[in-house]
Amino acid sequence: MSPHRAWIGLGSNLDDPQRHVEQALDELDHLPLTRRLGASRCYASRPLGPQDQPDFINAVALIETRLSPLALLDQLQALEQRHRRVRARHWGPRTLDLDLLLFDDSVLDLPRLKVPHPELARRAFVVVPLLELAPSLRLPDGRPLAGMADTLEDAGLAQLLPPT
Ligand code: A4P
Ligand code: MG
Repeated sequence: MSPHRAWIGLGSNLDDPQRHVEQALDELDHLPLTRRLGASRCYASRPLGPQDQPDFINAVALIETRLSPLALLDQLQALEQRHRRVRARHWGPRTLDLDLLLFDDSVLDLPRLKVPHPELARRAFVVVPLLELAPSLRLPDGRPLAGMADTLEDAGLAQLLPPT
């Protein structure tokens, strides 16, 4: 069976969030039965939701995996946990967040997992890096992602250097 293609959204607003995200991009490449096919640049954005917290760094990765959606979610959550543990002494407003944005053309509505990620199309910090990697990307319902970014509040989105 051919591997699945999944899109992962990464976010951090720890005091060195870019390094945090870049490290997680590396770690995605080392998950079992998985390799990373690509990564967007890192983007700085103002926090969505409570404003009394530092700006975020966000990025998106494309991976190829033979894991099931729930097994992949388990791996992503374990990776988040490892980051939390490492940073436990320097607890920040938000550690590493990994969202499973898209998994092939699957539509899942499980208690633990909604795919596509319900907020995907409403967030510039997700849509813009997705389009950077895949300008012709479509959602499972066929809607093209291109054009959605124009209608979104860009939340001060600024493009940073690509991860090395
Ligand atoms: N879950 C369901 N579907 C998914 C999915 N597709 N991917 C469940 C990942 N998880 C999914 O997530 C809560 C539960 O969602 C999980 O147990 C999982 O089973 P969490 O990451 O533990 O909690 P959270 O991140 O605090 O909540 P939530 O609702 O996921 O927040 P978001 O949507 O991740 O938003 N502003 C900027 N600029 N950039 C950001 O990255 N991120 C957030 C958090 C808020 N504001 C932001 C940013
Ligand atoms: Mg999350």
